[in-house]
Amino acid sequence: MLPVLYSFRRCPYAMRARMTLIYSSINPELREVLLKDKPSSMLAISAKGTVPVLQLPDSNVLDQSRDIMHWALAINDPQQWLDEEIATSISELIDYNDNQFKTHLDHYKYWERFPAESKNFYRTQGESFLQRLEQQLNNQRYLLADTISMADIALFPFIRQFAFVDKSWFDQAPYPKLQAWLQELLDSRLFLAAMKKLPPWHEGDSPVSLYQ
Ligand SMILES: N[C@@H](CCC(=O)N[C@@H](CS)C(=O)NCC(=O)O)C(=O)O
Repeated sequence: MLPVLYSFRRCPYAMRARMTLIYSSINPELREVLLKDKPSSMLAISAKGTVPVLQLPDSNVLDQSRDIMHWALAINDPQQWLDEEIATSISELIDYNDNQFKTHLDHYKYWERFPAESKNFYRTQGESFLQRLEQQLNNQRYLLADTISMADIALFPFIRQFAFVDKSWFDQAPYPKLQAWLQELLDSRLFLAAMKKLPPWHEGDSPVSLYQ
């Protein structure tokens, strides 16, 4: 039996898991989920109801995107995305992204739902993280080293969402290194492969794999 990945293409957590699985040459069955109509087979193995969820052949379940990334990289990490020397920095950067920055991103993206402050106010809050990343990219080619690490892939789908809230604003903002970093990942074969679009999965559908 293949691993099974419950995913939602527009979810940044699912996107980081998909990219890492492809990079690690792990090709699970892909089940595209509608968040408003989650399959009962997914809820049966992970009651919290978030994607991504990876069900392993031994019936273990990983329902945190970072755990899926770590699991895949432990199996196959050909370009050393998880270099032990920077493991702590990777973890800290992803923590900040998943907690503080994700909140700022949601406020900015869905600002109409948070009328206490303006869209620009929420964008400025998120920009402190963009500034930090821009500084890091002044020191090295990728966020934590001159080669890609797990942090680049973990953060990329969130920076992408932030940029595309108002892409013309992002393109003229004073973050040239971050703009180039984002564009390189947007153009990467890995991202294009992970963007595979499927209709929502239903019980009994023929299996479709994540890639090929
Ligand atoms: N900490 C989780 C967060 C996953 C998450 O929040 N996913 C969102 C979609 S992007 C979700 O499934 N939300 C449930 C819902 O909206 O019903 C992870 O890293 O996998």
